[in-house]
Amino acid sequence: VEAAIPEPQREAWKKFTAQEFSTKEEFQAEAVRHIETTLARSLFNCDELAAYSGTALAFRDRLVIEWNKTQQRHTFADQKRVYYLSLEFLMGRALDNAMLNVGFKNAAKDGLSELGFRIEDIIKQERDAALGNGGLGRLAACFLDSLASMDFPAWGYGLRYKYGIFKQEIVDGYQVEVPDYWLDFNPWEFPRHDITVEIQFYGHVRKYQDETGKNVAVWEGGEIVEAVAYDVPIPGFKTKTTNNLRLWSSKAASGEFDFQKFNRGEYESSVADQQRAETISAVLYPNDNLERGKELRLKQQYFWVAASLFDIVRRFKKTKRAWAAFPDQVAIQLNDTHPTLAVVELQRILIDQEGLEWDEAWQIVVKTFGYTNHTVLPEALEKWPVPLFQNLLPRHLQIIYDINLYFLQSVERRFPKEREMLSRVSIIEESQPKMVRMAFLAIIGSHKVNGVAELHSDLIKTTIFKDFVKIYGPDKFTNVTNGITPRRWLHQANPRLCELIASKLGGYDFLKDLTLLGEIERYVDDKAFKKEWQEIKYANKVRLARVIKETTGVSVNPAALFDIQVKRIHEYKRQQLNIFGVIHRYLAIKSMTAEERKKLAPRVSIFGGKAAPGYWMAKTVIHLINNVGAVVNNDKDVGDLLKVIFLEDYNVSKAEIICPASDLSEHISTAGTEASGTSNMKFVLNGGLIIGTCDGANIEITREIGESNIFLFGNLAEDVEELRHHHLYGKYELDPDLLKVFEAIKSGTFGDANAFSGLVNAIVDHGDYYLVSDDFHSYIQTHDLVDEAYKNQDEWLTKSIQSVARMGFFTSDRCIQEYADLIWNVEPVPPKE
Ligand code: GP0
Repeated sequence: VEAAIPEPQREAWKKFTAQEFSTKEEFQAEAVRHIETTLARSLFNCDELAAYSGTALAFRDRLVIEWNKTQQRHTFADQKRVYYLSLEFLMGRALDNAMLNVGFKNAAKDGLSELGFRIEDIIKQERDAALGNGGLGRLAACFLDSLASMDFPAWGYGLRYKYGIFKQEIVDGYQVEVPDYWLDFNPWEFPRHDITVEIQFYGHVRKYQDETGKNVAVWEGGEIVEAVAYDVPIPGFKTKTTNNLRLWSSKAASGEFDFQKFNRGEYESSVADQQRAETISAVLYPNDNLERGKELRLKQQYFWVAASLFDIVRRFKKTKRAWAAFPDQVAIQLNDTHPTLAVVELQRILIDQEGLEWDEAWQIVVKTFGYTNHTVLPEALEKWPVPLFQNLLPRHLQIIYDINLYFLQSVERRFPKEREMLSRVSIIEESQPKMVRMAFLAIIGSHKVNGVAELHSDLIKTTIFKDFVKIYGPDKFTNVTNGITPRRWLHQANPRLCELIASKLGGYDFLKDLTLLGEIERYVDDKAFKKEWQEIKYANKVRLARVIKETTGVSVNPAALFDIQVKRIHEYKRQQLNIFGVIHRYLAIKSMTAEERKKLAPRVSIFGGKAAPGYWMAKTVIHLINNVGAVVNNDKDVGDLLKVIFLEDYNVSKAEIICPASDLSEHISTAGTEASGTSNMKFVLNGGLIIGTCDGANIEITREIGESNIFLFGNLAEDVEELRHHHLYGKYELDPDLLKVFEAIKSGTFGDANAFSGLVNAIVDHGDYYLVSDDFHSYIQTHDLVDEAYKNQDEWLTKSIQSVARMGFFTSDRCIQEYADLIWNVEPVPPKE
């Protein structure tokens, strides 16, 4: 590796090399210096935002110093690296995480306090980096934390959206979307104006034979957009390793800004061109588990994939190795099908630009990629119209056709008798218009395909990808059950519980080896321990109750059972089942005698989550929840027995307050539809119990914590198909209790009944696809069991402690180890101390 500074001058450089703060006073000096010079503020006008900014800049400096060293170390080590390609990284706030991972939060707290600030208030000044929709984006963020904490040489690649997921406001019970312009002040990113890549779109392909008779394809014309790198340092926990998340931002290519237009006085139209280029990275598509096939989305995908691959290939070429060594140096993981074009782009680079033969190139490609599937929902599987492809990426479409041709030929050779299989597995769907099936392309272009929980990984093998299991054999398909980082979801979100656990385990090592949590099971009968456990849960509920009061104006009793469902609003996740259950409870309370009411355990039903802006049914669910709340919360007969809350703008930083405050959380998707779920893990890790269906990771959570510690209900995945068929073609009756709920809605108890008729009719008239009625009875009964169980606080606490103790499996560190061993074949590069 060549250094920019010549040998004789390096000593001078080293003398002045940046130093990290290592004491409280040095931290204070750095923070104040940043406030006074970087921000040009002073003692007289330093508000909390400025104090946050100064603190963040001080910590940023520290991260950058380690980040530089890490990158150098990884370059010298010259080992295989992992590249995690994800269109979403739902990072949340960075400061608290940086302070804890660096191990300096306590000193920072004292330091800030001496300067007149409370650290909690400072942390709250930061805006969430909300570059994701939900589970998939947050998983990517947890994986980055684990990769750094475990010293893996790994990079994340994504898009630097100017607008993250919209902010949700609730106005008169309805969701209103407000743009999330989050870049006003973002100290955590480094623009790399020197790291740019030119990305081509449109144009045409010219084919000819060169002097040796070789076929050559040249992609010409079209337009060029420039990708600019923005780097975000990712600190590991209790290690100096600081990895990189590289986000690409689009702008008009320097040569493209039309100076002729400009000189002709067409200033406006030349600025318009500029803005068109910037649109590519302007906004995150707000759909979760749904693909809409918009051209701009495909442009985003290619823009990001092409820039990332150029960067990866450039880095590889510096090592001067032969191309065959590429897969020994590079592992690329495709987070869902969004980056699947990377398969085609690498093949294009190798054959069109580097002159490799097709077969040699293709072997390299397949060895390089792994593909993670996150859903079996048909509406979420990406397909792109061939004409759109033809226009935007003509050369890529040709390569896709060739990949498909060779693939189908090999299938035909091996299964000559199964002609129908060819059309089933073809990358091209023979529809009007023809479509490119991205999942099939991802499977064919990868050496491993994984699902995200056991049931889900089995389902993809027996349903959507069945033919491919037959073609490739079962070993190409594997499972890596999702996990979460205990640093953010325990250490940061629940400091008191974490401290209690650490006091028993003799330190915080369990945050890096979560199976050590098992040790706390020895304290399930320890009275003092249990009491403290209970007090911590109560304090966390008080903290949430305060947020509820501030944001909704409703007072809730922290002694009531907090029953929480927070996640994207989606029919398959069945928030409608939950709110119908709440209405059922309300009707029951109304018909009770005063004596009966006294025996009932008070409840607070809390909902949170965004609806995709175009998802009418999901928006109706939000409306209903709010209207039910308006009635129930003001009903004198009910009082504290039931409160219904919709918390607006659910996001990562709200989740950090919500997850530690549940007694019960709901993970009640129709069996077979939720690939994994990850908030289920967050709630249990924080001592909350679960009511859930036999779906996704709920099943493995049950296996780990024990059946007596979870409230399972409802039909099984294996029975869903038949039930649905029966709904459409058989005679069946809806659940009588559910019908009473519908009667109440129809009679206008919760406002204009017409507003909710679609929601009701989906069940009554349109086949109840999500099996709300089939599961209603067992859902209600199970909630009754919850009420009973909650009355015995001692047993409830036992369940809570046992569950936490047995959650070790669900750390994202375990996931990363599995990916590293099974899929990537990479080793950590630990810092030498
Ligand atoms: C799956 F297909 N998921 C998709 C998608 O478009 N968005 C998304 O967030 C989620 C699954 O629904 C999940 O079950 C899973 O745990 C997560 O991906 C990560 O694998 C929600 O928690």
